[in-house]
Amino acid sequence: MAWLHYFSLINLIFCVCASGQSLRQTVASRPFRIGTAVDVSRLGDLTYRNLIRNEFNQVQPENELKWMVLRPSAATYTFTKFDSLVDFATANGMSLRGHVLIGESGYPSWLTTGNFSQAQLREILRQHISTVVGRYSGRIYAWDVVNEAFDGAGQLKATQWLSHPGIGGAGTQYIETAFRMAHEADPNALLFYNDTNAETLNAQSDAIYRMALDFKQRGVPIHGIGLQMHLDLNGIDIRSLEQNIARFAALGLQVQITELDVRLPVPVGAAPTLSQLSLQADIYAIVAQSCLRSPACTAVQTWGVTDRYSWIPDFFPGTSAALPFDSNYAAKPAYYSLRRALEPSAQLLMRGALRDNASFAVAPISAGQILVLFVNTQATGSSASTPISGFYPTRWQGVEVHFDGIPAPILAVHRDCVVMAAPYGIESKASVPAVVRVNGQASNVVEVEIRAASPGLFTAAGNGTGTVLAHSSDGRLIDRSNPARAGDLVTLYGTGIGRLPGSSAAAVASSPAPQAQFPVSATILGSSAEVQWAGALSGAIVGTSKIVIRVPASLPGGEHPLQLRIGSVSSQAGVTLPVR
Ligand code: 9MR
Repeated sequence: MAWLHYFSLINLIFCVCASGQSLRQTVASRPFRIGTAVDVSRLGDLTYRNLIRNEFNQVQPENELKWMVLRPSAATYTFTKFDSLVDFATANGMSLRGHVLIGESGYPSWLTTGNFSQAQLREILRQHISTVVGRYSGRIYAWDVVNEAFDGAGQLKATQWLSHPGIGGAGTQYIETAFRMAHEADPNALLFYNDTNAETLNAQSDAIYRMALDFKQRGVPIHGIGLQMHLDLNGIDIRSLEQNIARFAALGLQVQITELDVRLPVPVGAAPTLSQLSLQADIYAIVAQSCLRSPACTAVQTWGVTDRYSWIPDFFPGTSAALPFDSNYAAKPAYYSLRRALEPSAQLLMRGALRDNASFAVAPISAGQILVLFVNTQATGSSASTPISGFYPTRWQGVEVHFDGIPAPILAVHRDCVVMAAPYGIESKASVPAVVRVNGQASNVVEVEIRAASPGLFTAAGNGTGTVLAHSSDGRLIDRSNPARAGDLVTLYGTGIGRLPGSSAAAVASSPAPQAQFPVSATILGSSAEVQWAGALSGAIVGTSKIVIRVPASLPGGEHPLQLRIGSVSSQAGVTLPVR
């Protein structure tokens, strides 16, 4: 628990309630598999062995079913290495995934330099698949039948099975043949196509989708798509990943995350920074959560367990530390966040989940500021809250958000976010813990930095950039067809101007509205614009600000950058005011 507390102090995501359960215990009540690739040659390492046994309910050999290991010669099969994993899995009640029948590489030279005819090569493949799949029929529940057949442009890669000499048939026919052979050898095994860099919507995943659609339409036995998920700290576009999972699910296919790891830009042996570990932890969690959000996604499997045994440093020199356990087998933040993500209906708060609702900036927050928190609220639709006797509620649709234990007034609950005001009472702190509760279930805690004011401006498009949301003195909305006039008063709307004296964060602002306690200044095109008034917007929650400025008389026409400033903090860049 000690290091968890430590993490909380340095503004990183951490796990509040270490459940003490293993990953496999966390998913035990559900038909979900949490797996790992195993370096079978290391199974004699008892710490490694025990970690796998305790933490995972699925194993897959990293290399031991590849032709290179299994087929030293055309006539021989060395099953012994893999069989030791089969025994281990059986003894420990784990599912076995088979990897791989047709891979991108890993072939012995007798095969690659054998000058076989198409017919001979086809027969070699048939025998191989029938022998290997047949032998483990009933024990291996799912196979990666074909791995990494497409390139980034969505073209089939050149391979002996396709074209030199090929096994006969053009395009994806060799893949189809392999699936049919595997199905014949074990009609009950789930057959997967597995690939890398095809996790999100792109040319490669489009090509895989077209193949899967074609296979499904023609009754080719395909049951799932494996998304490898070898990531770095750039993470992954979650929306695109979820759309990709959804389109395969719509074909009636399972999806499995098959090779998850997140490499860090540190050479082997060097210690990653806490912020690298924290970001890595977030990425593990969001991948697992994206999978769990789709009923079609049935497994998350890591490509290894401990940084002691990982392919990463050899293949990506200068990087390492990609796995949930470090090289001394200690659980890393990634382990805890993965476990948290696997919990039933876990509410996960990610770095960057809390934003200013006007600018969408991720920055320190201030008392009263209108914020949006991106989290799965389990709400089925969107629902704006209604103030009761002039005060916004602090629980709406079963959702509550607490900052340092103080409940935040809630303005709206949507399926994937909640809009609220930061409560008063946090302004004296440098940082506070934030937690969301959905129907009583608490999320992890994130530490949020506080400052006195954190101005943000609402924009016309509602996305925090472009033309500011503003009215001219005649009450008309300002836009390019109705630009502000030099010398005129303009009303802007924002948030984050700090606690307003004599008010409550939950209150609907009265008329006359309370005024800002901190001096607000404004600039348009770099010249200062007089701020005539700044405070709450009457009729709205107190944290919604109204700022009346005078457009400098000397200002030329054009769409000019506009910023507010309170103390040393400015509103977001990229906001403009059209001036006539
Ligand atoms: O991790 C595997 C490494 O030990 C092997 O040397 C390499 C070549 O066979 O394959 C690695 O595993 C790959 C997997 O089979 C397919 N997806 C990418 C994996 C990482 O390269």
